Amino acid sequence: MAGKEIKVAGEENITSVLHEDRLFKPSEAFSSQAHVKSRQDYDRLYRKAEKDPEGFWGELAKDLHWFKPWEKVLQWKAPFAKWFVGGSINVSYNCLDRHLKTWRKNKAAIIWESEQGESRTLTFQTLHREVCKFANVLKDQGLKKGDRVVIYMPMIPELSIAMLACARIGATHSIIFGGFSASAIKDRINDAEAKLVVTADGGFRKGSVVTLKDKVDEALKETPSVERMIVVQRTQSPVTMQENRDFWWHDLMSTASADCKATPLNSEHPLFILYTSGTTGKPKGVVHTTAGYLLGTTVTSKWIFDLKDTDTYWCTADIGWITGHSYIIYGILSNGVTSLMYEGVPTYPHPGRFWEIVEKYRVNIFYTAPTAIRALTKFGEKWPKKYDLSSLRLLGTVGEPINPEAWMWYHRVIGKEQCPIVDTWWQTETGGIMITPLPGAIPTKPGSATLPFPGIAIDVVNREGKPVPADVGGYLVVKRPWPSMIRTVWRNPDRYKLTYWSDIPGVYFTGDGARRDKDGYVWVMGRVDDVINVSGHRLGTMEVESALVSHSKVAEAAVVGRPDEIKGTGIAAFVTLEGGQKPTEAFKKTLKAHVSKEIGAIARPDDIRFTDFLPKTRSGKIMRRLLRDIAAGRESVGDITTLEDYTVLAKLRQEDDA
Ligand code: 7RM
Repeated sequence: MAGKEIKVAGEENITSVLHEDRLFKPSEAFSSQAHVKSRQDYDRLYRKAEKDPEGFWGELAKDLHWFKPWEKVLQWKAPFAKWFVGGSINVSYNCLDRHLKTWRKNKAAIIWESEQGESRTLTFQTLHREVCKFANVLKDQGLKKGDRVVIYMPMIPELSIAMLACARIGATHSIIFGGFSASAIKDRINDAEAKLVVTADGGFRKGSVVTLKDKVDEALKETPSVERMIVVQRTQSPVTMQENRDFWWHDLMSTASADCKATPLNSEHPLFILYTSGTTGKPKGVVHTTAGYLLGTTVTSKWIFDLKDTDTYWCTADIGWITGHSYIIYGILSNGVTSLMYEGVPTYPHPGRFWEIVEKYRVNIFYTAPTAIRALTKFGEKWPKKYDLSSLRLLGTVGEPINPEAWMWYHRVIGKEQCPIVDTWWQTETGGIMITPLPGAIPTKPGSATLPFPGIAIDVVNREGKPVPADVGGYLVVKRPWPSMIRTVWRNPDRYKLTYWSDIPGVYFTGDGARRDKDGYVWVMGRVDDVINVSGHRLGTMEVESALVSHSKVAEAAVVGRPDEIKGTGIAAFVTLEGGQKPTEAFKKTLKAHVSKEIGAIARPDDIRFTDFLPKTRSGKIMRRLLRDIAAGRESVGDITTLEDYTVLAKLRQEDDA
């Protein structure tokens, strides 16, 4: 953490939110029907969990289906946790089979809406059948418990079927978001040493076809571990099938048996690996295991989204991110609740698409990202006003801090001032939501994720781990293990220890800065490390820098975030060129395309500036803080006494004026 300046990074946030003192209480009507009905109920739960965390989680875990109960709730050899030691359980069984024994068997588990407006409904029973069949397909392909399966798919039901089928037989899935490039796929497959890839010919995005299998083909040139690829036909795009390696989903499924018992798995069996950006160029394989993750996502889903059997719940995230894993599939289905899955984006074919879907399915609970809200705000109130949104009873946000203006718009225009908003703070690594209002119990303040979930011990501390006073910024940490926590970085326990449990003594460090106000409400200020959050997706600045310098004409690159009205943060790159390469506009385009190819379009820099020198300290560290100020067009910069060559700053500014 050396050299990271929390104060500078957070100051504007602190001052801007300090003016926010509006308080929104849930209505009596909402509270009286909620799972957690009052502040007193919350306090009681919170205190109970503080007194006896293991007792608290152990009691809740009894609501899951176990093949064999656990012997010990927690085994903690810091920083390595094992939850529900000795237990035997299956996530797919909990999400599917146990509902088949109830009236829910013919209830919609997944309602899928395509970009073009087609619809498919899978009941718990039909989803179960498809999952069993695909689990048998995987077995027939030689997949065994513990083998890794990479899934690179569009948002179609087969994606959910594939992940639940992996969970059913104990194959560990690693889903790669469909926007990533061949090179990103290759790195992830190789790190996970996956044996099999599930993909599709392509997917639809804003009316055009995005090809997917060709990217996997490209990646597979350098992935010795992969033996098989299974391809869903979605777009009818032309593909080349390699004999004995590539198989069509529909061919294999047509002969697969629908009879497949869920494999009893050890509580700590790895359910999935999800790669996430860190401060180095190499993404980390975040490992989540079976029982604790299931418990965490199940309980948070139920209390935070106040799930009821009559609800239609919609989370707009892509399943390729943790939000989709936890709150489209696992946490929602395990509660037996109907989860809507949408293939497309918010603004296609028109900016009323989300609200059209809310009306079509009478959605009750709607969970999205601040970046989507900001984008939709731009198109004006006329779009939501065209549709009947009266079915909505609860709204949520995730992924980044929500600015109070966007919060108010969401509250007024979408929620009609009737729906509580849950601003949920969490991370890929936490598995489930950590800081959030419980909607019937906690009055909200626009821009604050409010209070920790019961059983979650958070604090805001200084570098030495000492709590800071109210309204002072510090580092957001978690003081105790929790069931859905990251267990390790895949095959790299040292990196796990170093990244999360080393900077601040004795606690899990989130990488975020935060402050608590006098009511104990948490205001998350954003990352304090070299990670930027673009549209709610984490990107390591190093990753983008590595992609830039991998171009033969680039000598050096520094990447920083800068404010962006819609995306929250845009990507600004400062690039020095190899001799002979001219700093032209055309070359900027080339470099942007190069980064898209190396990582994916989400990492494409918004601005590129060519410069002869980067501002460095005497020890050679790039002073990103200065670059952040310049990228944001800020006049004053902070302390520059460590800057090696002052003239660099003036030169960078001149670039700006040019
Ligand atoms: C779920 C997810 C995690 C990072 C996290 C924060 C930021 C997420 C909020 C938020 C303020 C929120 N996983 N973040 N939620 N900041 N308020 N409600 O996003 O691993 O992709 O990102 O996102 O910086 O550390 S993630």
